[in-house]
Amino acid sequence: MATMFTKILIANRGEIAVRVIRTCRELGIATVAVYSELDRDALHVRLADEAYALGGQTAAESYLNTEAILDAIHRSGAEAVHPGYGFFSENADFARAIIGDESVRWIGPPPEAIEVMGDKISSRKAAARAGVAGVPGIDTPITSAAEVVAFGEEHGWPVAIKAAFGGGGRGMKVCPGPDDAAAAIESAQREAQAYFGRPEVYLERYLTWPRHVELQIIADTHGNCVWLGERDCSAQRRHQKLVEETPAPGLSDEIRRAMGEAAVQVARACDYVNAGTVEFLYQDGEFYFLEMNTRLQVEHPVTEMVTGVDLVAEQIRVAAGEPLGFTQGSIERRGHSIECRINAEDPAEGRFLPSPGRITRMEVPDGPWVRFDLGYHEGDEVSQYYDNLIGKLIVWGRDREEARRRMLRALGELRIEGVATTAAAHTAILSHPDFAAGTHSTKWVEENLDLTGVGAMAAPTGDGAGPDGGDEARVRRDVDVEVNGKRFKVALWVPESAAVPVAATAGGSDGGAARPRPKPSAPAHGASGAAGAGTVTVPMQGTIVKVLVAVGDTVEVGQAVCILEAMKMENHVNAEKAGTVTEVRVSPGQAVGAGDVVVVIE
Ligand code: MV4
Repeated sequence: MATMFTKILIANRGEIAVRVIRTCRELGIATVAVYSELDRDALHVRLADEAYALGGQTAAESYLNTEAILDAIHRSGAEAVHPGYGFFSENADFARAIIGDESVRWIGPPPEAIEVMGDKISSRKAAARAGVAGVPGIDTPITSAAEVVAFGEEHGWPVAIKAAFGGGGRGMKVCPGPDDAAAAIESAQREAQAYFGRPEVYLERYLTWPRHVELQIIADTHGNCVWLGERDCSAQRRHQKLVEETPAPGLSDEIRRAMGEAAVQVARACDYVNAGTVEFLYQDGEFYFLEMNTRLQVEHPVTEMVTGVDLVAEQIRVAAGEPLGFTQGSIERRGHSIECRINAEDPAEGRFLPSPGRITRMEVPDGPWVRFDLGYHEGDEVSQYYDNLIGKLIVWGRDREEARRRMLRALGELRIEGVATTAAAHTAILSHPDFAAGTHSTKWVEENLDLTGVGAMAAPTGDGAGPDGGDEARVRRDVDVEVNGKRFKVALWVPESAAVPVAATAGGSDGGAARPRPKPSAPAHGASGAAGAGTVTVPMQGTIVKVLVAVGDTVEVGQAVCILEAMKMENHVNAEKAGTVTEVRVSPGQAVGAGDVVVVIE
């Protein structure tokens, strides 16, 4: 029997390094972190038992520096290396360097399996050997437009022209018909050369509304290979997954089992060991092999949530030469799990612009059946040099609808400031009827989801104060509120800078009617031009929850034009002059700062 490791080095950073450290701690295994100059004080470093500097700032200088990592292995005396995902996880040369070093074990697949699955044509052939079909196509590289036309005439249009040595979604061209063949093949070859250094392309029938369904497998060195269930990752944008879930909506048990068995056959065909994922396209009840990912994936937690299996623990067992801790027959899947990737990106207008910076404030969701795998805590810096995944919010529910509502609840609890995040896009996705019905496909986010007006969850604040003013002195303000027709006198203690009179409605959204409010005597926020003028501004930082007027509406003095959530209160923002609304500059969900103009009245 193999002996379990006593110390593991994690050749990664961020949430996945943290994820691996946690399981090691539960197993009583000591952990070694490595870090770049920018990560000296990162969460994975703080949590590990030991940490070694790799030097450098960029990934190439640090987490992709083989020599520096080997040095850290030897200095620490680590007995095994977990690569996480990304970086060296699917690098056969690095795997060989580790395997060739007698003092340390590789917690990953054999380098030969990484290589077979590393290019499209050889992985399609391996799958075909295992009796698992890809999308109908031609496996040998093609070079002429005539071959595209002949294929299209035989199998139907459109035709997908794919880079043979590609991956991750680049290097695919869709050819709609015979007249486009020459241009499409030329551009596919040019892209293949540019991205992958090889011009070879091959053909497949193009599926017009596919779902991305992938199967988690794990194999040990004793000949056991088990599938744990599928994940639907169709909610993605430009090949960046946004939401993942299991089970896949609407997939029958029969197809699930067929896909699971096909995934195991593909893994066996390349003598796979460790955790891996076999990707399929699924359309109209048929599934087609796409590629195999020879690593632990970002979205592995949803599988853990429904099976109760700790995939990292099993990876470690398998790498230590132990048999899997379960059999195919003992795997039970229960309920439904959804994951949202919380990235430091601004989803406004569907642009998803990177938003690196310091997380000045973070309130995390918790409560029943909520898991948040974070790579950063409040005060940490999200660097432009690395992946901007802040964390993965994961929920479990007895069924899909319960999980979906739970995720919306959890997203509602999340507050992040200092960087913009994708959270608002997730709320838009999860609350959309197409997603609720499970009828979305891999094209849905880009083609059907309207993200106009979706604000980043919290705009950069530039200071650490937070919306309630942090350490700022507070002043008492007495306001009258009306809740369900009953009047209350309420005392508010608010930061001095925000102490501008507003009509507030406590808690509930359908509180008292708007009433005229006095003009702000001395607007501390400096938007003095607003007083009595046609521009209505918000008195404090917060989130617009409702817009009550539209362009063309006539409004009276004191009439509420929108509702602002700030300091855990809903505040009416009122017009200061009568007239016609000519501009509405905000929409629900949008974060606003003191002095921002919300509505213009003429
Ligand atoms: C396809 C396809 C439709 N038909 N192949 C894009 C990434 C690459 N690895 C495979 N991809 C696709 N291949 C055929 N024959 C549609 C896609 C596709 C896609 C696949 C998985 C996840 C997201 C996707 C987004 C757009 C297109």
